[in-house]
Amino acid sequence: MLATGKNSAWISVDGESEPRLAQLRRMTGKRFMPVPGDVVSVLLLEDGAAVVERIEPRAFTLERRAAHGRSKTMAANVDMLVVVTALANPAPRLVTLDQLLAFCELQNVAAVLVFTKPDFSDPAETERMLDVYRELGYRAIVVNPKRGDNVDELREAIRGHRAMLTGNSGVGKSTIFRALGGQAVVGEVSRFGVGRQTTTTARLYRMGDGFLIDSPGVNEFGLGTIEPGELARAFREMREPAQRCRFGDCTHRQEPDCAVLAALAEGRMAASRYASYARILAEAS
Ligand SMILES: Nc1nc2c(ncn2[C@@H]2O[C@H](COP(=O)(O)OP(=O)(O)O)[C@@H](O)[C@H]2O)c(=O)[nH]1
Ligand SMILES: [Mg+2]
Ligand SMILES: [Zn+2]
Repeated sequence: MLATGKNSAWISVDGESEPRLAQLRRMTGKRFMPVPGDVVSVLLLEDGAAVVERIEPRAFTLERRAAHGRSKTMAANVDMLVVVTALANPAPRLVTLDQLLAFCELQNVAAVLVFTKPDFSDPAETERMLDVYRELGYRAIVVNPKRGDNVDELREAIRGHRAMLTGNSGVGKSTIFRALGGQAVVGEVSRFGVGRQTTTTARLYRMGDGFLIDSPGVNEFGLGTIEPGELARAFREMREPAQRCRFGDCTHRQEPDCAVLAALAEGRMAASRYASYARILAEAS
C-alpha cells in the first residue's frame, strides 16, 4: 500500500514499521501507476532498495472526472468515505457533501460525516444541520482536530475500514489525518520527485486491518451522466416518495402530483438536500 509518485512510491512492506521508497518498474505497454490503497508485489533488492513489480487486482477504484472527459483513479480498495465539511471558514458547501453522499449510495461505499471547526460556528445551527443527516441514518460527528475533540469517536467509526478523507480544500482533512496518527512528512512524494509538496500528493496511514488515505482536493467524484430516477435513489429521503409520483419518469422538478415536491413542501425533505439534488441533476444533464 502506498502513496503515488511518478517514478517512485512510498510503500509499506508488511512487517516493517517505516515506509520505504520503491522504484516503479515500467512494464511495457501497460499502465503502471499505483494509487493509494493499492496492494503491490515488491521485490526487495540486496542493497535495501525496493522495486514495485506488480499491482494486485483492485477490488474497487475511486474515479474522479478529469479534463477532456477522462477520469483519474484517485484510490483503490476503499470501502468508506469520510466526508469532511467545515462548519465555517470556509462556509459549508452542502452540495459537495450531498454529492459525495450520493456517490457513496450509488457505489455502495459506507459514509461517515465529519463536521470541523465547531469553534467558529453557532451550536444551535450546527445541531440543526447535523439533524438533517442523522435523521437520514448517517453517522455525523463534530470534530475539532486541532484540539483533539471527538477524534476518538471518529477513530472508532472508521476502525477496520479502508477509508479515505474527502471534502473541499481547507476543511481540515490533513489535520484530522495527523490527529489520528497519520504522519504528514513520511510518504510525501510528489508526482515529480521526492520532497516537493504538490496538490497531487496522497498519503496512506495503516490503522489495524484498515487504512486511512489523505488526499488533497478530493471534493468530487463525478456522478457522470445520471438519470433522475437513479439520482433520486441516491438521496435516501427521496426513495419512498419517488415511487408515488404520478409519472414514472418524474424528474421531481416541476411535474404535477410529484410526491417528492409534496414531501419538500411539507417539510419531510430538507430544502438544502433538495437544492443539492436539483443542482447535481442540472450539472449531470
Ligand atoms: N479552529 C479550528 N481550526 C481547524 C479545525 N480543523 C482544521 N483547522 C484548521 O484549518 C486549516 C486547514 O486545515 P487542513 O487540515 O490543512 O485542511 P485540508 O485542506 O482539508 O487538508 C488549518 O489551519 C487547520 O489548523 C478546527 O476544528 N478548528
Ligand atoms: Mg490537506
Ligand atoms: Zn416526482
